[in-house]
Amino acid sequence: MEALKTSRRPQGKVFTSLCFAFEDRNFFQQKLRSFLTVYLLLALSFLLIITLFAVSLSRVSAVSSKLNEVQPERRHNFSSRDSLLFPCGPGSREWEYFDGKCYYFSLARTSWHKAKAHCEEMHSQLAVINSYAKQNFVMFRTRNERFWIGLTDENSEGEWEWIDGTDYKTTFTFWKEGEPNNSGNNEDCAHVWVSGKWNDVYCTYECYYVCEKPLPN
Ligand SMILES: *[C@@H]1O[C@H](CO)[C@@H](O)[C@H](O)[C@H]1NC(C)=O
Ligand SMILES: *[C@@H]1O[C@H](CO)[C@@H](O)[C@H](O)[C@H]1NC(C)=O
Ligand SMILES: [Ca+2]
Ligand SMILES: [Ca+2]
Repeated sequence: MEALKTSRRPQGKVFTSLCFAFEDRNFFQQKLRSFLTVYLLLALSFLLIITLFAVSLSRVSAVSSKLNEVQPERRHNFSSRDSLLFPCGPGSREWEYFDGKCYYFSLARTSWHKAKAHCEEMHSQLAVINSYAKQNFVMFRTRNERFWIGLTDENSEGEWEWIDGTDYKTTFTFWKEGEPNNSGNNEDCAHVWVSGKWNDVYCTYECYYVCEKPLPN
């Protein structure tokens, strides 16, 4: 078997390895030196990576410590920032702010008396439209849809009264042409209608409603 392998080996190679044994050692040393160089380079790059990592780590920790300095202030001031975003209270985002008051535009229809009661349950009242600015705000939001307001002549026919006691005779009105007409002798509650104009209608009519309340505090 052994003889067979030897005979198979090319003669030239055997001769070369015998003759250049000395140079082989030299070659080995050279190889070792190149290995050392590679190891040195590897070590250097490793050191470089470690250094870069340490630098970036220190930067991250510096930034995070700065964030930690900022965070308590932010947490402390959250409630005041929140009240700027939601002046009507963070828990009542369905209330809209206008000119110092908060308004609720209902999503369901009901009679005037039920609407009045629902506003009261929410610590508010049916809206009292006592200025053109307020009228403008309300009619922009109601978009020709019918919404109850806090105006009635239930107590005495033709004597309109605002539910908060605002004097009807000396304040702003915005009736639709020909209204209030007390149609069928039975129209005692007011709502905003087309173009935000007011109309009297029977109080059991079911429509949306606007509640208003002062700013919470
Ligand atoms: C909010 O932060 C400021 C400093 O940025 C501070 O003067 C003020 O007192 C804080 N407000 C509240 C309500 O703590
Ligand atoms: C009176 O008002 C009602 C709405 O409340 C309306 O349907 C009716 O047409 C009005 N009648 C007259 C005569 O203007
Ligand atoms: Ca009436
Ligand atoms: Ca009418």
